Amino acid sequence: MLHLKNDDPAVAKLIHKEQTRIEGTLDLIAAENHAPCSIREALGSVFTTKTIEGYPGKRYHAGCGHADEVERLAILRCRSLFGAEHVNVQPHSGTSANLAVYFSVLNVGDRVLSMTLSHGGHLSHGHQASITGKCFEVKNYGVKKESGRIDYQAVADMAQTFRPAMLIAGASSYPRLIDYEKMSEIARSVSAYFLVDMAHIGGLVAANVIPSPVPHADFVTFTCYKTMMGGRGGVILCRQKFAEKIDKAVFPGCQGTSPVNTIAAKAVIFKLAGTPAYKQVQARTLENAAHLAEALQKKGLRIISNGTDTHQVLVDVTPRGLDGGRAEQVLESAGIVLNQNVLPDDEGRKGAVSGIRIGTAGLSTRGMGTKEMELIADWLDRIMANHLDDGVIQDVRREVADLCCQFPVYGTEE
Ligand code: DSN
Repeated sequence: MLHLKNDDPAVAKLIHKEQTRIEGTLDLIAAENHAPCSIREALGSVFTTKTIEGYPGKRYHAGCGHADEVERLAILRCRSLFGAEHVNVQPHSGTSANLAVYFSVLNVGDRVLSMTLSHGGHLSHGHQASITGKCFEVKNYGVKKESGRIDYQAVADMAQTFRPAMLIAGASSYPRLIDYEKMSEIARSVSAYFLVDMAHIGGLVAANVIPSPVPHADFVTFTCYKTMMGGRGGVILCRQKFAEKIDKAVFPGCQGTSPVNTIAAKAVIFKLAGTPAYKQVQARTLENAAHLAEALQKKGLRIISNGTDTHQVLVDVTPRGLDGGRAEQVLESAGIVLNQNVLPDDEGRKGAVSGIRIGTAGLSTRGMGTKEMELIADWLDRIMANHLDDGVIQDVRREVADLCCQFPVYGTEE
């Protein structure tokens, strides 16, 4: 960072501080991971200055030869990784990818059936706070309160009465596998398009440690920075018959130029995702999440859906006299970084949320295993049980720092 230190010491210092924070804390945010250095090199490359519009071979600016090659490489690798018929690697984010899918085949005012936010769904699935909720008529399905699992019969019944033009499966806080076959049957029964948003679980699917939605869905979207372990940005996979519509919906429909450095980073992660090392990390991510859920349950904490099939564990913190926001705050002061999360029980309630969402991708990429999950479960429990005791918080902070030293993310960089 020699140039940055010279041009802008203030930003250089903040980057250094952020690196120290990452090395010295435990990242349990389910929507994050630690990207390999090669991804960071691709993101910081000269491709960041290239302006592209259009697609490889059909651009609107000169000098796109290498950008064309890198986009073709990303597409080719992604298609083979997921067995998809068509791939678009230009979306800026998961929400941008979802927008493009909607506007590829839907008209404003069409009906969309998706999972409710408080049961695990995502803002971009038609929530009123998102433009998607303003453009479409949206109804939501949810989970059964007792089991925390999707109520497929309710989805089928709602589809019959509501007759949506699109059914969406996929979530940002749902720790269980989704029955894509069943959901696609429901979509077909009402001639609806079927979209799966696998933003959170893309890396687990890529490594083949959980089932893939690709054979069942018309469209699949995901982001590259969660379990996928890459840089930023979104991706759309679709059936060949929608290829042209999707490409037009991304550019010029929803976006202008797409960052080529991000496309280059996508190409890199699609290559790395085929390696045994990547598969091992994804398998460990699953094992760690299951172990952590069990360890927390043994301490008497309520785990939503009674466990997990993915990288996520959803915990009700209210029996410890906390709400999700306070738990997030006090855990961060002990070096444990995660986010407060709405739980199915919070539906319709205003104010504080009842849960925290834990993800094991970052810990697993760092090399941690079940032994470390035991320690982390213990710290989570100790902090929540003693959230007013600064001595306990500082003790745990020291233990967290020791563990972080044993599992460096990037090590010392300048
Ligand atoms: N969708 C948001 C989340 O799950 O936290 C950010 O990726």
